[in-house]
Amino acid sequence: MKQRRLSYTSRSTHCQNLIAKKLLALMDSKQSNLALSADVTSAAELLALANQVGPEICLLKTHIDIVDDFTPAFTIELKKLANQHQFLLFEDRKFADIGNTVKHQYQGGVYRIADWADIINAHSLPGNGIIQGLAEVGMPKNRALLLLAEMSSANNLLTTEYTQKTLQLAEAFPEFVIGFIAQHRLSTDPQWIYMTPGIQLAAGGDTLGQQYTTPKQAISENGSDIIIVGRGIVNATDPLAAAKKYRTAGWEAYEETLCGVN
Ligand code: 5BU
Repeated sequence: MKQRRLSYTSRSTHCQNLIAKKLLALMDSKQSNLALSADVTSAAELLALANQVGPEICLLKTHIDIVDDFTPAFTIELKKLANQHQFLLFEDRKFADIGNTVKHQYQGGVYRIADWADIINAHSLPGNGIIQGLAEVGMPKNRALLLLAEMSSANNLLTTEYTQKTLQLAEAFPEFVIGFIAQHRLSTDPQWIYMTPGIQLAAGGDTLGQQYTTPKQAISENGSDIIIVGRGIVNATDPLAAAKKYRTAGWEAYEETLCGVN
């Protein structure tokens, strides 16, 4: 069944976090609810992809630790492209440790994630300490956090109860947590942003447990807000043409679920 929704822009008035407001406004002004999962292993390739696909996306998701030739200069270049093409940066770091450890992982080390990533994500498994630790680093820099509420992989261990408890954890930190990585909308509260990975134009999977759903299913049927697409774009012979297709599919699915009153 189609889920009716308010426009992204009208949702932004319900958000406390500035990145959440900025992202929702950007999505409507750019007419894109597409996030590119830029899962390539060379810095030059990633920058070229970001430059090519940048005009089509609202968000670029990285796994910074798979870039073979990472240098601090690389993230400066990435930030320049984000400004030029108007997209936000999301490091898919999936923090999962105690608060004190994730603080160091977030602000320091080689990658200095807090210096360049607008958005990060974390498993809720360790409890509220992980959010508090990340917030101590991220809040002064106006950053934002997503919690992993559901995963796309087959046979994952995130039960319905775990997902519900993740929602409750988020509700205690609305200044820093902006939403969820999830396969479905979890609540009627308009402030939460849902991002869904495991998206391709045809449902299916890979050989390692990934399960794909379509943009229409994710946005229109499951009530998600942002489709996250990796190999569907990155491995296409023409990534820009593929990105345009995903963008159109995601946007049309959003438009057909809009309520008359925004
Ligand atoms: P794909 O190439 O579109 O399958 O890539 C999906 C990306 O989303 C990849 O970077 C994963 O690490 C990420 N991902 C996911 O696939 N499923 C999940 O549940 C979560 C993240 Br959380």
